[in-house]
Parts: sequence; structure tokens; C-alpha cells
Amino acid sequence: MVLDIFILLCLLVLTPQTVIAVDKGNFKTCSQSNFCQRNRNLPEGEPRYHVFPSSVTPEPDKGILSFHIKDNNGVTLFAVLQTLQQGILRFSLKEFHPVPTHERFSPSEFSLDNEPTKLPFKVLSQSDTQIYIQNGEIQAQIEFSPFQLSALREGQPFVVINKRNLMNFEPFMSKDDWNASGVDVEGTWEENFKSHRDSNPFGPSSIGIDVRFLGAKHLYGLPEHSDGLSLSDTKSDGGDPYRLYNLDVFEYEVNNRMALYGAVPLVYSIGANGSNGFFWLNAAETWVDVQKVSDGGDSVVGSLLNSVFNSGGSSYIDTHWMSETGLLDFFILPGPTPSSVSEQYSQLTGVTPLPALWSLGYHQCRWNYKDQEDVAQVDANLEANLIPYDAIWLDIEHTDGKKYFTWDANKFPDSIAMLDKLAERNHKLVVIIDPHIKREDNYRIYKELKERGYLVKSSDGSSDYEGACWPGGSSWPDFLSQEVRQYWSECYLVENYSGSTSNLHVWNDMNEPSVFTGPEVTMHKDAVHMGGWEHRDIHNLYGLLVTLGTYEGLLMRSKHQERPFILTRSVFPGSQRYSAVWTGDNEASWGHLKIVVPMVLQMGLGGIPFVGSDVGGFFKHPSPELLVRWYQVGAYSPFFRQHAHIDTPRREPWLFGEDNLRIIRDAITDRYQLLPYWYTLFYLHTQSGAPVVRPLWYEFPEDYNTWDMYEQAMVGSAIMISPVTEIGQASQEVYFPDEDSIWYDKKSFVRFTGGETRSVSTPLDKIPVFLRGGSVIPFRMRVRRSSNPNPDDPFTLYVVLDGKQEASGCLYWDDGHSFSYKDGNYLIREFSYKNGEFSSAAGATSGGFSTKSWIERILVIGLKGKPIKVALSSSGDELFTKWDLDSKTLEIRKPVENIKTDVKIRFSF
Ligand code: NBV
Repeated sequence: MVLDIFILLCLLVLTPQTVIAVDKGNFKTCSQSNFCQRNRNLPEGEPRYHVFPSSVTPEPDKGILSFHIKDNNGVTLFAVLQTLQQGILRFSLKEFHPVPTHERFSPSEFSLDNEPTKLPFKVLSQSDTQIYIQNGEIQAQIEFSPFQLSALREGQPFVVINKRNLMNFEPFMSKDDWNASGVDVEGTWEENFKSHRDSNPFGPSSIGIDVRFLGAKHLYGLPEHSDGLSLSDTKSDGGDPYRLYNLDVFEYEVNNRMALYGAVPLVYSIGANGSNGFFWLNAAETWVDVQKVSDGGDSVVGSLLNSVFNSGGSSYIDTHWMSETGLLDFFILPGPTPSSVSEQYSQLTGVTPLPALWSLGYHQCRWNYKDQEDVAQVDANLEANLIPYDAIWLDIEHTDGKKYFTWDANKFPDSIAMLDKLAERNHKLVVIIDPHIKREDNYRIYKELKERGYLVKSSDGSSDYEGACWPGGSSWPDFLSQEVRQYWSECYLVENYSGSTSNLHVWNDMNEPSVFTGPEVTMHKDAVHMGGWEHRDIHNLYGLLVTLGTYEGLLMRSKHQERPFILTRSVFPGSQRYSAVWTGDNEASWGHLKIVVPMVLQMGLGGIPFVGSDVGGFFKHPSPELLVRWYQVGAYSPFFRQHAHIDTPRREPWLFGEDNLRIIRDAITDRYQLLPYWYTLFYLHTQSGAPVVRPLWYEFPEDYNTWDMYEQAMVGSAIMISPVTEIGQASQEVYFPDEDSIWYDKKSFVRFTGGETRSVSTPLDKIPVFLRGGSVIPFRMRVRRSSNPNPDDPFTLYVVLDGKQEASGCLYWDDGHSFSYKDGNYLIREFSYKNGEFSSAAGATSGGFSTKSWIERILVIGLKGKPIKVALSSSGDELFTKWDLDSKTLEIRKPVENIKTDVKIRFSF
């Protein structure tokens, strides 16, 4: 009863008129988190950890260097440094004497894609004070007293660990020993927050380390935060460190370092040493302080270098990583470019496998499409208004009393007919499946989970953990257990999920997990998982584990034939292998629209490329202008879905008048026309881990003007977007990066020179999108009802020339839904224009995908003049062309009958 009233109150406060603001009092600040305080207040520069020189054991052939470290209280720790592929260094630290009470948790099994490959190293020198080793181009030096680890390239350090002596490793100890150690002050063992008490049965066990990025000017990463891209200095503004603790933050605010739904403890630096990365592999609550130091000011030359060239010179950035418990385990990613950092990170944690093509289309969602009739009408309206879409979504109200894997029989009396009808027109249905399980004995899933002992246990281990969520009293499956995940997977089988078909896909929400009655709206840290692990140990991993179970289930359902699609709210390193993610419950305001691009960029840098925001804003009702501008951002985000809160007025595209409908349709059309490019980018991501949408500095690391920019972004390496995120903005300043580049407006083909800021006009129907000279971009201009009604539709290529009159690019294509690409059923075309000749050739790894698709048009943009003749190089046969004098573009019609045909086209001037 109390729970029901609580939920009712939650719903009541959500009227569209309400001015929203996060209730900060619900969430801890660093000063309310005892371990954060203990670590943040450590005295800087006081040596506390020393290596035993005699314990240093290099095993060069195995790529392992182990040694003992002693703290000032005489506790011995066991350290291992591993030399991995691409110069990556991994360092881990645990108690030397195994702890009888509780081990340290490592999320490696779930976050790492494979056991990283260890490479042999050479010992360059070793003495009583240090050891210096080399792995490929990277050296590592360990100084013994105090302990300090440096990563170097050509003998020049770029990352230094424990420079400030903030390393901290609190060994597990008995409560008596802890009290005797004198650290005890109220709240260091048990901890209270609001009305919640954390029994913390194993006591303090926090870990911390400081990491210095030498030469760095900016640091990026640490998703998920609703903050700009370049991490801010957390020390200078008196605020809190960045917090990584997966939470359901109701009505989150923008420009904030508070925790959100996801946590990826990874940063990239940029500056004089190029780009380097640091990845802290820990699933417990984590805080990260950032401090920017501009050292160059001391010398005239240094300050000149810094201000004139902005290169980083002798600047550096200090960071301090603090986690509540777990193994101390981190990776130094040597870079030295942003793309090599993302590649190194993806080698550790994996990539997003090729998504189903349909999932890159437009998604129509709301909390809630009321019933079958509503779904049919929305579907019909989308079609009638010529809006292509790929999936319609159902939120929690589609279930019988928020019991997932069930249907509300009154609203959805024949879900199979609904699913089949959608399928006939190549549309999908995505339904929500949350991990809170209603505690109702006649709910089969609850009953089975309970009887089999599959639910997370309360702190004393004797009963199932209970809390409130949408269904009222709920419990949570213990996804840490493989057996429980297997059970969950089987729930998705069509034979077990009544009313479902293979046309149903999945949205896992509330998987932080969100617990309305728990501390900070999540699970109590002393709740117990399989193997005696506390929730504290695994918290940030829980959401990933839910999607892992779902992913396996969807694979099983299709007998491993179809690529699963899952949307998740909570993420952790490795989540990219299973799901797309969205930025959660934003609001219909310009401030929230502005933060979309940096949040998408942040997630992409964090190795999770398939990301988008609720178009229109989840809370509140957008003005038509805001909605239109949001569609324009959504169409250029990897994941593109309109979604809205249940209490907001309906906002489907046709409800805002003809003009706005037309502009929204244009944005969605842009998306569909560019699907071959988006799909190719996702393919390229599988090869190198490169984010699909990426910061300007990722593409142009040497153009320091881009280092602090986050409102503009690159979609792949060929398209730059500069979306309008301000009300009534008739024009906007756009920076065109890289002096050597040329850029063209995507629609008018107006030319811009790199290295300049120009004002471009931005009426409501204008999306500032620019093509980079030097690229070949594949399109499909015929937009249909969805991504897939005619697989043989032709392609159009934009050949966008650079200053040298050259261009290159590629197309990846396959059946868009199965795994047959793994058996070679795909095609890769490599396109180029050079020395007056265009060529389309099979890529080196091209497979055997067969298709009737052809090239309908080639549009050459940026030619110095009109060619006198354009002909097939092989036969000399002249091709049909059209020269547009205004835009100086040349159109070649139907140059080849099949996209797979190799062709060369000679341009004579
Ligand atoms: O399931 C209802 C909503 C959902 O629409 C939203 O997208 C999620 O982020 N869900 C959160 C729970 C309630 C939000 C107030």
C-alpha cells in the first residue's frame, strides 16, 4: 500500500507544467561518501608505498613483472605489471595475504572481450631503486621508493602513476583492527545516508591512485555525465569530483558532474604528447578528480608556447581515481593518437557488432502507445504522412500490471496479430522489459526465480532483497549468476514469451538498478549476490549483466540467425557488445538539446557508439521549433528515436502543422538516404573501435582549435554537423577544421575553407551539415516505408574532392540482419578519385554478397572545371553527364549496372 502511494506520488508530480529540477538531496556528494572523503583528503606528496627491491620478478617472456609493495603500516601488497598488445600496460594490485573474509571483485570476466594478449618485454635496466622495461615502442619505469610507475615513449614519460603519492589501498581488516588503527570516525564502517543504513559488513576497502597526463591540455571521457566534452577542473571550482555510480537520476540537470545511468571509467588526453588513455577497471562506486596545471607560465618560452601554439607544452593534467572497493586494476593506453586510444580500448573491451540495419532507422516511441488500436493508428499515420520508420515501441503500460513478459489483455488482446501486421510492412516492435520483478506468487517468472533461489538476497543473506519499483513490491534477478542469466535468456524464447514473435525486440530500462525505496534510488550496497559478492562490489556492472542475459536470449530465440537489438539505459565497459544506449530522461528544453551532442560524443569515446537521446525531450512538451531542431540532431545521432513521458501531450510529427511536418520529414529522409554511410561506419567501428560520431579533435588532433569544441561533431570522417541548439537562431558560426581541408554544404555545395570560422544561415529547415573534401560518401536516395522494403534499391555516390582533386571512401553492405556476413556474405567497395579517374573496386576483404543494386548516380563535387569528356576507361564509351553551373557539380547517370562491378571512369579536361 505504502509503495503504491509512493508510485502514485511519483506520477502525480510529473505534470507537464512542473518545472523540473533534480533533487540533489537524494544523491550523495563526495563529503557524504566516506571513502571519497578519506581518499580526497589524503595528504599529497607523503610517500606511503614502497617496492621491495628483492621481490621484483621480471618474467620478460611472459610479459609479466611482479613485485611486492609495502605500506607504511607494514601491510604487504602484491602487484603485477603486464605488457600487452599495442604497448598497453596493465597494472593490478591486491592483498599479498589472501583475505579470509572477502575477496576483491574484478569485472574483467564481463568487461574484457578476451584475456588481453601479453607480449614479451626487455629489461633495459634494473637496480635497487628502479626497473626499466620496454614493450615495443613503449617503456615502463617503476621507481621503488616511493612506488611510482611511468609510461614512456622514446624515453619521454607521458603518464605517471602515483606522482602525488595519493595511491591508497585499504586492506580488509576486522572491525577491531580498524577501530584500533585510529581511522574510525562515525561513518567509516557502517554508513548512513538519509534514512538508509549501509551495514558494510566487511568494512572499508577503498582504493585510489593519482594519474598525471604530461603535456596534456584537455581530458575527455568518463561517460555518463550531462557535461561538456572537455572534463572540467574539479578542484578549482570547489565542486565534487566526477562521480561514476549508475543511478536513476530523476530530472537530471545539464552541465553537472553528478552520476547518471552509466559508468565508463576511461579518459583520453590530448596535448603535447598526442593522445593517451587511462582505463580504471572497477565496478564499485568511483569518483574522479581532475586538476589542470599550466606549467609553462613559469618560463617565458613555455608560456609563449602554451598561449601561441596552445600545444600543451609543459602543461599537465592530474587525475585522482577513487573506488569504494574491488581490485586495483588499470590500463595505460599509449595512443599516441585519439584513434589509436579508441582502438586500444576496443581491443580490451570489444566492439559493437554490426547492428541490424533496421535499428539504424527512425524509431517511434512514447510512454505509452495505449493499445493495439493506437499502435495501428500511429503506424498508419506515419505511412500516410510519408514518414519512414523502422520500429514502434511499447513502454511499461503494455504489460499486465508491470509484470514483464506479459501483456495487458484488454489493451493488447492479440499482440501476435499486431506484431505480424507490423512485420508485413517491414516494421518492428520494441517492448520494454525491466529487471524489477513483481513479487506476486501467481506471476510465473517471480515464482520460478524465487523457488530456484535466483533473486538477489538481502544483507543478511536469509531472504530475497525487496524494494519498490513500478509494479510495487519487487525483487531483482541476480544477473551475476550464469544460471540466472540463462533463465532470463529463456524467457525470451517465443515458446516461453506468450504473445511474442521474432518481430519483437527489447528495451531494458531501469537496470542501474533503479529501486524507488533504496538509497539514492538504487539497490542497497550490502545486498548479496551469488558467491557472497556484495552489491557494492558489482553495482556499476548490473546493467551490463541484464543486457548480457537479454542478448543471449535473443540469440537463442533466432537459433543464432538474427542480430539482436537491445536498448539499455545503464552501461559499463563491455556493454557495447550487447546493446545500444540512450541518454535517459532528458527534458524538452534548449539546454538539454545542447547537451545531446557532447553526451553522444562522450559515450562514443567510451567505446559505446550506438547512442542517442529522446528526440523532443522526455519530460515536458517541446515547442514546435525545439522539436524540429531536435529531429535534426536525432537524424545525425547513431540511435534515432522520438520518446516522451506519459503525462506529456502527444507529439508525433504530424501534430505540429504542415511546415514543421515537412521539415521533420526532411530530417528523417536525410537519415534514410544516408543509411549506407551509417551502416558502413558501424562496420568500420567493428574493425577499429572508432566511434561512429566523434569529436572534431578525434579527426583533427593537430588542429588545437578543435580541442575545446563539442557542439560540432564528425559523423565518421566525411561529414561534419553543427546542429542548431538555440532558440530563434537564424545564423550560426561554424568552425571548419584543418587549414588543408575543404568543406561543402551538404545541400547547396557551397564551399568553405578549413581553418576558418564562417557564419552560415540557419533557417528552421536548415541542418548545418558539411561534407569533407577528399571523401566518397554512399547514399540511397529512394526513401521507402522503412529501411528494408526493397533490398535492390540503387546507390548514389557523392565524390567530394579535396584541394588535390582527390577523394576516397568505401561502402560496406550485406543482408542487414543475419550473421551470414561472418561466412563472407557481404560486399566492400573501395571508391577513389585520383589523377582524373574515378574507380570502384572490390575491397581487399570483399565477400560474396550478391545483389541487384546498381549505382544510380555519381555526383562529383568540387571539380576545378567542367570535363570535356567522361567515359569508361576500359571501353572509352562516353557516359551521360550533367554539369550544374551554379553548384559546379557533375552528375554521372547510371555508370554501372551492378554495385559489385569494378569500374574506372576517366575524366578529360
Ligand atoms: O518506463 C517508463 C519510463 C521510460 O519511458 C523512460 O524512457 C525511462 O528512462 N522509465 C524511465 C521509468 C519512469 C521515468 C519517470
